Parts: sequence; C-alpha cells; structure tokens
Amino acid sequence: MTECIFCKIARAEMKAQVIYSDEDVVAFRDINPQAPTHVLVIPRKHIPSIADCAPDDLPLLAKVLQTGAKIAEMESIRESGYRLVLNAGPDAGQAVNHLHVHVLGGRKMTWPPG
Ligand code: DGP
Repeated sequence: MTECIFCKIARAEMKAQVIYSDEDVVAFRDINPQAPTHVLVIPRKHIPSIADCAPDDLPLLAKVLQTGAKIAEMESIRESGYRLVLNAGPDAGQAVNHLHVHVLGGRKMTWPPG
C-alpha cells in the first residue's frame, strides 16, 4: 500500500470533502482553495505525474479530464468558465506526486498564470 496522501484519500483512509467518485476517479475539494471552486480530480491508480502516463493510461487520463468538466457542471461554472490545471514537476509547483487536475472557477482568472 502506498503512503501517498492522495491514494489515502482515494481509499477513504484520510478525510477529504469528496464530491464525486467512481471506480476510476475521485474528486475532492482542495485543502487550500485558490478560487470559489477549487476541486482536485485524481485517478485511483497511483500515477506520479503526467510525465509518467503510459499509453495504456490514456483512457484513464481522458476520464480524469472529462470528470473535471463534469465537476464544472456540478459546480455551475460551465457557463462562467473555468480552468483545468495540471502541474508537473518543480517549476510548475507540483507538490503532491499523484497526478491530479485542478478545477478552478467562480472568479475571473488572469493570464499568464503566476
Ligand atoms: P500541486 O501544486 O498541483 O501539486 O497541488 C497540490 C494541491 O493539493 C494543493 O493545491 C493543495 C492540495 N492538497 C495537498 N494536501 C491535501 C490534502 O491532504 N487534502 C486536500 N483536500 N488537498 C490537499
């Protein structure tokens, strides 16, 4: 069993505000929200980063992204707009080494990101 915190959330061994889950993915509210909606979508499978995605993982990755869009619907930010963010590696600020997509919305965003 991995000690990864997101694996623990996926196994319900660690508390999180889970708003969606199925056999492949889990979505929960970020502990340190950067927008009115800030949800993380993870695969249940432990993949450290997008850089570690194997060709066989691509359907799962597609499901993670599609779940991000589903969460945006659930959070009523489809029309106002939202951002899906996937950080990889130190320069991008990836802090948790379990692939995750941030769903951010509910406020106007700036570009380029900081
Ligand atoms: P990243 O920088 O892309 O690796 O983002 C990791 C995010 O994970 C960060 O926004 C904070 C969030 N996070 C870290 N630990 C926990 C936790 O234990 N619970 C929840 N809900 N979110 C966490």
